[in-house]
Amino acid sequence: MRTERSLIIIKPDAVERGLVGQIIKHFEKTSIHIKAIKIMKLDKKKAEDFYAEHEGKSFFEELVSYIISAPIVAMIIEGENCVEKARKIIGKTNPLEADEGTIRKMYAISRDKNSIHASDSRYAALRELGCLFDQDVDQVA
Ligand code: 3AN
Repeated sequence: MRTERSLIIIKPDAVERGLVGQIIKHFEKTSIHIKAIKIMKLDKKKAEDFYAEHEGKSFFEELVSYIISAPIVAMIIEGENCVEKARKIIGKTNPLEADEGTIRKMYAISRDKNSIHASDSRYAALRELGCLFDQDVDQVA
């Protein structure tokens, strides 16, 4: 077991529908700690950097325009194996395939408007946290 950090994004569809509080509750009832949280609107450049792994794919433009369409809530979470734990809590990318009780099963509209993101590896978490948080400026508990 190791303590690690991951990035969670509550996406535009969930922020717009007023689901932020309910989604945060899913993490608060586990051993995962929220270390920082902020509401922000990504610009195109930031969104393209964030989704760099999907650059060149047919859905890239749509992905970027969706994530910049409205505010998101970004969170740093921390805990033992929290990368894997958070992926379990959010459920599979496509809500139709997500397990009962997962955030995506409960709230996601579609594979694209799927309400939430969680880093899928320790490496991705480090990169993504660096993309959205600045340790010198953001208040990290
Ligand atoms: P996750 O958020 O579960 O890590 P990713 O990073 O593979 O999933 O995908 C992020 C987003 O990219 C998805 N929510 C979806 O909008 C889009 N996406 C991923 N794979 C596909 C695909 N094969 N076809 C269309 N869109 C996709």
